[in-house]
This record gives sequence, C-alpha cells and structure tokens, in this order.
Amino acid sequence: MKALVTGATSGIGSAIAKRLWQDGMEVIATGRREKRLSELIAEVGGSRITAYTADLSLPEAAESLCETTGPIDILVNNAGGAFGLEPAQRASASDWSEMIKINVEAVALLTRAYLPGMVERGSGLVINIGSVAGEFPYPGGNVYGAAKAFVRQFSLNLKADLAGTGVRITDIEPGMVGGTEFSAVRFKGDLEKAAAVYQGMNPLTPEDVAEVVSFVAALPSRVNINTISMMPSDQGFGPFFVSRQ
Ligand code: 8X3
Repeated sequence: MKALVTGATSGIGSAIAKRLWQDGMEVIATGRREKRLSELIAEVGGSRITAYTADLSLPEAAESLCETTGPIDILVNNAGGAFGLEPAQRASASDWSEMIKINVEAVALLTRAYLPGMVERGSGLVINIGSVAGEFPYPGGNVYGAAKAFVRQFSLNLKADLAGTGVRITDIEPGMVGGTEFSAVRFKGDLEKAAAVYQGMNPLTPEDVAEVVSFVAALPSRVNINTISMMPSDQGFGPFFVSRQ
C-alpha cells in the first residue's frame, strides 16, 4: 500500500505519515518545509518513506506531484489551515484568498490529479481532513469554516461520482487538536494567543486523528466511511447568539 500525506511537515499530517508508516505502508510525505520532511524521514528511519517538497497552492503543483510520485493507493489531503479569527468585516482579504487556495483549490486539484489512475486501477482511497468548523459556525470562522464545508460537500459529491468504481472517499472532521501549529498559524505566530485556545481543556492530539485515518484505511474495500466528526470530550456547541436592544 502506498499512501501520500500532504502537510506532513507538522502536527496532524506528520502524525498520519508516521502512523501509516507504522501500519506497514509505503509513505510519501509532502509539505513546503524540506528540513521538516528530512526530520520526519530520520525519525522513522528512512526505508518505506519518501518526501517531496511541494507548495500545493501553486498552479500546476498537483499535476506535477502526481507525475513525480506515480500511482498511489491512498491520498490523505491533510494540508490546510486557518488564517485569522477576525469578524468577516475586518478580516484580511489576502488571508481569505490564501485559505481558499490551500483548503479548497489545492484539495480539489490534487484529488483530481490522482483520481483517473485510481479509477482505472479500480481501487483507491481519498481521505480528506476537514473540520467541525465546516459543519458548525463560530464567530471568526467565516472563510475557514466555509472552506471546510467545501471539503465536506466535495467529499460527498466525490462519493456520488465514484460509487461502483472501487475508489472510496472519507472526510474526517476533527475539532480542537492540540500540539499542532494550527492556532499559532491562525494568530500569525502569537504563541500566547495560540496557547490560550487550549488552556484548561484537554484537546485531541494529532495521534488521535491519525488513529482514525489508520482505522479508515484498514477497513475492507467494501466499506466506505463518508464522514467522521470528532471532538475532544471537553469541546461542545454554543447556544444561538441573540442581539438584544
Ligand atoms: C479546527 C477545529 O474546533 O478549532 O479545524 O475550529 S476548531
């Protein structure tokens, strides 16, 4: 089994790459930071793992990565992220554009690049890492949540197209995950603000998400898990907000 994991330079992606490697798969790890990829390879010991630096927000990156790696059995679209937590009317337009590029366009184009080969071979599994933010709105979630809603519906629509082809598609939607760069990136490197997000609660770990990826990947080929929503026990839902005079 050959699995490609995007965003494998840190957090959830790195944990998924390691977990699938531990499961005995051949792993292709991609990300923007070459040094981090080398560290990952050194950590797992070198064999059965290859790394390619790729910036999937660039045009042609998906096609060129697909040509470089050749056929794969599992595509894990993990790369993505949130920039900013400002209300929509104050949010940065370039943050919005960047979020659409990495969470929407890159996921769609990379999937599109690998699908024909998977369908031709009559087998394959695409695992998208969505987010609970794609289902539940929260203040400041604006384009990030909307982009993850795209991932959810894209996954379901892929399922509609791929039924009967032998290619399976799953959207795994985690809530708060600690030990990643997610909040540091969202708050543009403000580590104090990032740490405050997880203060006094017990978030999911990247390994928790990797465990679910491993579970989905190990299922018999007749089974397609459409969507998995997962949250820390300490996370929940807010009530409706009402503006009162
Ligand atoms: C991020 C999940 O709950 O921190 O994808 O918004 S949450």
